[in-house]
Amino acid sequence: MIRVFVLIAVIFVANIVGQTTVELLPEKDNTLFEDPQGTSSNGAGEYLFTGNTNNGQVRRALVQFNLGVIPGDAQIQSVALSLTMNKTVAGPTPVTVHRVSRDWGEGASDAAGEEGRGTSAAENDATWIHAFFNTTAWDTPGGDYISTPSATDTVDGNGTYTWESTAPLVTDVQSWVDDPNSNHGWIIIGDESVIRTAKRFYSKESADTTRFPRLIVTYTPGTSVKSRDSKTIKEYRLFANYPNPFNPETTLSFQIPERTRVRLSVYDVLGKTVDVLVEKELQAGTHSVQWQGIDKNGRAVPSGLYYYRLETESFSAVKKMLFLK
Ligand SMILES: [Ca+2]
Repeated sequence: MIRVFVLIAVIFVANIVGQTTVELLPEKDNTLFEDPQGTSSNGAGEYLFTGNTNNGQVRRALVQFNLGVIPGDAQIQSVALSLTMNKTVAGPTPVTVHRVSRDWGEGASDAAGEEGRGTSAAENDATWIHAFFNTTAWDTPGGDYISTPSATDTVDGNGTYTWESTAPLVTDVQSWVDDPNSNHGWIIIGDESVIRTAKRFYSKESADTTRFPRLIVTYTPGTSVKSRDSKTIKEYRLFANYPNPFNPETTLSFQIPERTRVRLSVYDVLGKTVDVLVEKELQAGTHSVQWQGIDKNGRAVPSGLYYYRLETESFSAVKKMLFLK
């Protein structure tokens, strides 16, 4: 049976000031069933599979999340992926998560019973050799993905498993938020070196949303730049912040005479970067941002002296500001 769910994103504000945590359900998921003809898939099935079956056939799960609720300029702080496993004959086995490097499909194929063999692939299903059945092949049978895992967890008996945040998982999600067209999700790979390591997980077609694959992302919103474009400005300038001293926020402004890439950063008296407020290409004109005395991890900084530095290809300037609580 094909079930259609409305994808929901549960948004709540975490305790740490400036940070937001969202919980996302998959946009699509599927299983690659090892088969040189690429005839099998399970796009609309209730289950996803990884590992090596009792007959020595490999299964790999694909899952992708729509990150559209996360602002395009957000800084990703942490990422956790959870899957609920419901059938295996294997004990503890490593299961790795890898970034997929090309788009793939989820068709209407829906295997019966225990689903372990999949069923005939339908139009646009991913298969062992197809990214999209029956029109587009993977470069490599078994899927195109980054060979270095983004995360590894050990999956044992039935239950929910979480691949906790790692630097590569954060990098994956950050790159997808920066460029949504590059978001092809992850492929989940079990222990393929020995037989009888298969693990079966619930897919997003499971009857119960609480068992769906889910992605928990914590981010800090990027700083919005207010701009007044002008072609009459002749020189670069970094202005004094206002107010100064300040509590709880101050405005940092600068002008640039040409379109250029700009970096505006705040750092402390030890020279440690507190936050990068602007890192983008801007038009000629006057630009300003607010700084609320919050560091790049969303934590309030202590009172004291801070510096802000403007850098472009041809200009650099530094000024002081005093945060007094
Ligand atoms: Ca699916």
